[in-house]
Amino acid sequence: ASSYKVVVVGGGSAGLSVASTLANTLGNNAVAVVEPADVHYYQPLWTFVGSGLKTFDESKMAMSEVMPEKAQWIKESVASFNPGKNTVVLGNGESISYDYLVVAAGIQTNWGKIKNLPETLGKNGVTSNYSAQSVQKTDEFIKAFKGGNALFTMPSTPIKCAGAPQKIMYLAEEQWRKAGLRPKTKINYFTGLGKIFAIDKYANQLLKICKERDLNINYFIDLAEIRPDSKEAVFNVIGGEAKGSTLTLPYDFLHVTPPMSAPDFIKASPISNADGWVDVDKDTLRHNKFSNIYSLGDCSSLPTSKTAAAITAQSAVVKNNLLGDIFGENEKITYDGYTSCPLITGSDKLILAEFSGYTGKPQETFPFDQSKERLSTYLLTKEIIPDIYWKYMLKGTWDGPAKYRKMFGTV
Ligand code: FAD
Ligand code: UQ1
Repeated sequence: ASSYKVVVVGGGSAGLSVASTLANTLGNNAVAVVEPADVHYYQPLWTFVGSGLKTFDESKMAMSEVMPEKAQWIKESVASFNPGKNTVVLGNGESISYDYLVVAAGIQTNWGKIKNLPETLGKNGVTSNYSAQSVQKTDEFIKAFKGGNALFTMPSTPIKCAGAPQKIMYLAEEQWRKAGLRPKTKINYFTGLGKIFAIDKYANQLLKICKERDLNINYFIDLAEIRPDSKEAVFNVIGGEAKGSTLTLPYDFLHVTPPMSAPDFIKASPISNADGWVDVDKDTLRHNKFSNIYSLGDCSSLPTSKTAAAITAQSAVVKNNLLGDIFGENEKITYDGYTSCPLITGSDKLILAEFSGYTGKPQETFPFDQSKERLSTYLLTKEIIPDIYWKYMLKGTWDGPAKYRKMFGTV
């Protein structure tokens, strides 16, 4: 069996940002990245793609282009873990062994948990920005909409980028308003949770915007089924006075955010916690049972909001602490729960939520109130951050905006 100093599972945002630095430091073929996909996506762009503000092509790169040069790309999936033996088993049955393992396989989207969703997605007004295929339909369906009932859903499970289910609503509403369709359009947002956003500072602004723009927010309601023939969506009421009942509503446009979970192959392994996530210490990102395993990003148990922005800070911690294990010299550093959600509210404005998921306190980079809608943060998110992602984050040289917070004195 092949053996590597470090095996990284997943070549997404988290895997590559860690593998780049490790491969540069440890030299040729000391690091292997196990990744089955041909294409790497910058998923944060999908909100822009879904509303026609960016092209789909701008969100993707061939995996071969973004794979760190000095790393060995193993184009397979990981099927199972043997942490006691320091091996992982690949989809093709082969085992590879490691001294250190970094698990960064992302979150699993469970389309099949909504009855009829797999067969209706991308057809007749049913879409989702959460897959590479259907995100290309969202803009088409927004532009084809002639008025009627528009529904947007957010599940009660943890998801990646908790703001994305509502961002697309703001962008769609703006287009329909500009097209003169607003008087004959009803817009409803259904969330399985009890709040529009976890952090009150931003939630309060969002609620104001929803009120001004006549966007109805419905809490504790989970999408359960789509009836494509009658164009109806069926919801389970999971909280409040009507708890236990169902609600059936007609739709002309339906944007679905599917339920998500830890990936099945992790859930079934010895490295997961009771909820299926890779069980790591929230400060050091080291596995709670197996000291030569780290995890970060969407598949980890880190109790913060799952975003690429959070990974900028997490990757710095994993790299520092893992290289410290290998070379035994650098001081261990800890993760503070930093995460960010750029809440796009129109084609020229955005609320840049930045906060710690550990304390619930805002951690804003700039010396102004980021809960206000701004053109500057919109342009930053649309034009500058994607460039930072491709040129620096994936190359392992972007640790997030912490140093700018220090510079601006906004810590
Ligand atoms: P991913 O980037 O999803 O990568 C996981 C990788 O693991 C994939 O390449 C996959 O092929 C691979 N993999 C899966 N299973 C296996 C296996 N068995 N073996 C080996 N490899 C495997 N974040 C922000 O910061 N800001 C935003 O504005 C934002 N908006 C978003 C909008 C949308 C619509 C979506 C979908 C996401 C958004 N995100 C945003 C979230 C962000 O994209 C994710 O949090 C981030 O990509 C997570 O990185 P990751 O490496 O953990 O997972
Ligand atoms: C960020 O660093 C980052 O990674 C490149 C993102 O990923 C999509 C983000 O969304 C955000 C907001 C940041 C934070 C960066 C700045 C400059 C505030």
